[in-house]
This record gives sequence, C-alpha cells and structure tokens, in this order.
Amino acid sequence: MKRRLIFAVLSVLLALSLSVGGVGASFAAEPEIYSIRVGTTLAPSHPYNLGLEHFRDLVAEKTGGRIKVEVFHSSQLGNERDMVEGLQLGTLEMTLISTAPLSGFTSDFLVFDMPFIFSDVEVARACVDSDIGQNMLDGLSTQGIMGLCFFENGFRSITNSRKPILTPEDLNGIKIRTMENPIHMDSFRVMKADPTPMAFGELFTALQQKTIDGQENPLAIIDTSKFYEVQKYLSLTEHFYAPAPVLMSRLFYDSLSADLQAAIKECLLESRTYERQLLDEMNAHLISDLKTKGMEINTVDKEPFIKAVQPVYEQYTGTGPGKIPAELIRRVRDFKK
Ligand code: EAX
Repeated sequence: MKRRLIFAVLSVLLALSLSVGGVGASFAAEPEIYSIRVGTTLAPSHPYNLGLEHFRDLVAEKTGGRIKVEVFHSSQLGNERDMVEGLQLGTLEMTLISTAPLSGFTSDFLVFDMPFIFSDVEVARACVDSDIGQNMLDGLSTQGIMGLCFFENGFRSITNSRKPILTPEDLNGIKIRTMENPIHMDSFRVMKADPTPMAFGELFTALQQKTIDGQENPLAIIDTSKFYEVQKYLSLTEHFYAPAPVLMSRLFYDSLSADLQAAIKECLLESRTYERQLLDEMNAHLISDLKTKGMEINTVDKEPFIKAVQPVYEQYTGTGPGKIPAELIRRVRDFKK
C-alpha cells in the first residue's frame, strides 16, 4: 500500500514539472524589456527631439531591443517642472529640459543661469561637460534624479512685437516671458523690463494674444516653435547660455542592470554630439531663414547689457540656498577649453 502511495505522489510531481517546464524546455527566462518615455517641451523638429530619436535608435540596437524609448515632444507629458517631479515620483522615466527650471529643486545649476557668463559655445560645452557640470548632475541624486549628461539649448536672444531692442533702455516696460528662474527674472528687472515666468507650452498663445510683448530663446526654438509668426523683432543679445540636462528617474535607473546603465550612458554621449551638431548646422542659416520669414533682426553692442546686469552678480554671489559661491562663478567665468 505504502509503495503504491509513494509511486502515485512521484508520478503527480513528475507530471507537474513536465507540464510547467515542458520536456527539454529551456528554463532561461525571457530578457525583460524596459520602456523609457522621455518628454520635452519643444517641437518635433527641434534638435532636442531629433537627438533623443537618435538615442532611441542607438540604444535599441546596442541592447538588442531590451530598451525601448518613446519620445514625447511639445509638452505632451507636461511642462519642465512637472516632468522633473514625475522623475522624482517614478511616474516618468526621462526628460530633457533647460537648467533654469531646476532652480525650483536645487541651487546647484544657478551659475549656468547667470547673464553673459559664457560668450563662446565651445567653451560653454567644455565647461558643462567638465567636472563642474558633472558634479551638478551627480548632486541631483539626493532629489531622486539621475543626471546623465548635457545636451544643448543654446544662447538665448530676445524677440518682441513692439520694437528693436538695441540698448538695455529699450527693454523699459517690455512685458517679457522668462523661464521660471529667479536669476532670469532679476536680470530683466534690473534692465527695467517686466518679466513674467511662464511654462513654455503656454508661450505661443500668450505671444499671439499679446498678453506679453516678448520672450527670449535660442534661434532654433524661435524657428521650430514658429515664434516668427507672432514676433516681429529679433535682437541678438545672447544674454544667457542654456545647457540642457538629460535627466532620468533614479527609481527607474536603479532598476536597470549595470550593462543596460552603461549602454544608456554610452548612447547618450554619442547623441549629445549629434544634437549639438544639428544645432550648429541650423544656426549657420537661421538668421537668413528668420529674415525670410519676416523677422526684423538686429545685432547689439553687448557691453551696455553686460554692465546693466552686474547688480545680478552682486545679488546672487554668496553661500546658502539661492546663492552661488564666488569661487564657482570665477571658475565658470574663467573656464578655458
Ligand atoms: O528647454 O522654456 C523655455 O524657454 C526653454 O527654452 C524650453 O522649455 C526648452
């Protein structure tokens, strides 16, 4: 009796193991597929999104399809502050933004928001790619964010619907949209403009309805977001250089194996070069393109503008929240390639 019971139990166990595993079945688990949604505020044709699509294709190839990236342009996933909060909550995997809105989360990036702190794009790129920029990206870890590298937004110039801006005095009374950043707002306040912080997704309508007179952004944004349709004047002040940090949710990043993390970093560095090259190619012809599209474009003598914003350096140099250590300002200002 006992022998028959043991035989019956063993038969059931054998049948169960074969039905689960299958005869000669491989027990290797299927590799997990990781989906990354990455959001930006800019038009699909802007290098932000073209650079991310390049990253999408590179990382799919490099990981044999284990990482699947989907790019969401035009604020589909929210404004830049919303998307950073999404990374912290783990409701969004990745975003590409300007440093300016990060002022709501940390003071570490403020030095890059200082007016006229860079005058040469290659020096700016070398500086943000150096230990100076990497330390800032690493510091985001305490905020639940993996700072990966810097793409580029670029040197920002002023557009408006009222008049050419040739001197700081011309800004007197101009209602200008800025990013949500205290340094950007104070830089325009000291020139007697009237700054209004606003999410990028609301900007075109505000310009179209003339609830504001002007805004400031690099040429590639002025073109791809069609601001030339609602802004007559472009004044090439190049008053801020906007780096564009690529940020990932730490919750998501930490869920990846080391080889997938390395693949993401490698493909992003290649895509960074690609994105910057696209901007360089666009900038070579955008002034003539924007003239053809009806904008009245003027250069400016930058010296009076640099002099006019000096009080902002006095206001923000210091230690503690919302301040920038004098040594860091010196390092960035004097950075050599
Ligand atoms: O980061 O808000 C802005 O003007 C930025 O240039 C834009 O969101 C890209």
